[in-house]
Amino acid sequence: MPKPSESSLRLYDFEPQQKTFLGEVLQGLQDARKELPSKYFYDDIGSQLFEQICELDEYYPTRTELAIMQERVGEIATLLGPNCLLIEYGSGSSTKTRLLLDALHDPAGYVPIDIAKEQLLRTVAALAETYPCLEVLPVCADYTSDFALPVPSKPVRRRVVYFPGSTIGNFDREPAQHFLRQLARVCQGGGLLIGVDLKKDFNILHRAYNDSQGVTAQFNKHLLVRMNEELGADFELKHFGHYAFYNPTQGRVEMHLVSLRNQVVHLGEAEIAFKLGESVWTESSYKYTLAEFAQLAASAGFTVEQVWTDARQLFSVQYLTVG
Ligand code: AVJ
Repeated sequence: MPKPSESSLRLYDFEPQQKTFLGEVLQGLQDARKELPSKYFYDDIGSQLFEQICELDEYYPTRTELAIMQERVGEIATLLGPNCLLIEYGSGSSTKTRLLLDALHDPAGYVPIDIAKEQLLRTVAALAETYPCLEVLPVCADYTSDFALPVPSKPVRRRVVYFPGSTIGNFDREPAQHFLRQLARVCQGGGLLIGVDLKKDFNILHRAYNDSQGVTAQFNKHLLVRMNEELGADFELKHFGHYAFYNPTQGRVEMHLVSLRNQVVHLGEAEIAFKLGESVWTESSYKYTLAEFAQLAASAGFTVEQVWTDARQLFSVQYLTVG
């Protein structure tokens, strides 16, 4: 059972172990249809690469979500009410969260959860400077795994899970429903503030995942870098290509790494053969219509209370409640 570390900052540490990483990638690469879990993009370097993606002209989601939040944060704070405990899944640099923290009425505390430990600790240190009166209870964890939520010292009127960035889009339908059910249990009697990317012109989607500077390609290949550095694998980056496209029948952007030749890679005890043109599926990013998402939310026990979008209907921020 992990325990809070001893420093002045109490980190609830459930960071995944190296053997979990090795086990999961080995399993994925030995499947007939090779795949790698996208959560492993987000170590410290990968999180920085993602922040760089967010700055790109072509990558609209982050900027659009932030604009929606800026415009609606007053309304959102009123809806969440006083003394809420804000629990953020995948807090990253907590940029959008600062908007919320500025607007919330006397929050009971803030629980940022992230898999990237150093970034989490940096973020928490910075938050402590800006919000000296806010109780921040960081948790380092893979939030799809089992972990315990810390309890703040102030009384909590309502628990609100914050899940921005359309990360829900990374889940296939069934796991998405399952994960939302888990969130419904966490915020029982409260709500879920969630960012959901919307279906749109395919070309906008294509550009967002195939940027002209190649940052997304570098982000994608970062999984190979991590396996080389942390697991002693021998992937040759130049022999894999970034390939991302929108699959309209499935309603998702798929990101792959395509083998550019027949090759064998060593990983742990295993030898993994790749045929020319064979792909490793590294990420899905599902896009929803408002109706589709409302249906998914309902199937997990949520009611859509409020939806905010931008003028072009590119992205949505939604408040879902659970009785
Ligand atoms: C952070 C998971 C929402 O799916 O758009 C960005 C990650 N992948 N470019 C997304 C990502 C490629 C992003 N999410």
